[in-house]
Amino acid sequence: MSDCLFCRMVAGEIPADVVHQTDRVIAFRDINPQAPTHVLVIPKEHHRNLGALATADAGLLSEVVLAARDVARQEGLVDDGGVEPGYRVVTNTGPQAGQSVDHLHLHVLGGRGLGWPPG
Ligand code: IU
Repeated sequence: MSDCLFCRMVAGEIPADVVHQTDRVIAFRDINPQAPTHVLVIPKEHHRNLGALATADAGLLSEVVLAARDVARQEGLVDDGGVEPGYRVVTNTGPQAGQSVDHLHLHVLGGRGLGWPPG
């Protein structure tokens, strides 16, 4: 999907501040961060949203979720020994939720107190 921004990042055509990657998943810093940690975790293969990926490849969905956990660990948001600051994983689906890029991405947010409910 050469017209997809995130596919172009995966292909190296557009620069990305990559913080973590595996064979099938890549994580990079959001260009407009909403918290001290704001990383997007995506499957390298194009899937338009969470439901599409869950239907097509549940194993890959699991890899994406584990990568989000690994990013949170890397960012110091998880302390497996006990106290942890915590983090939020969110994915917007469709226009009313504010999805602006039609390539599944998990937002990993942390490093400050996060309000609830979101706006
Ligand atoms: P959304 O949930 O689809 O709205 O999230 C898309 C995110 O992609 C949003 O937070 C943007 O700041 C981010 N982003 C980016 O990191 N790099 C870009 O070149 C563009 C958007 I365009």
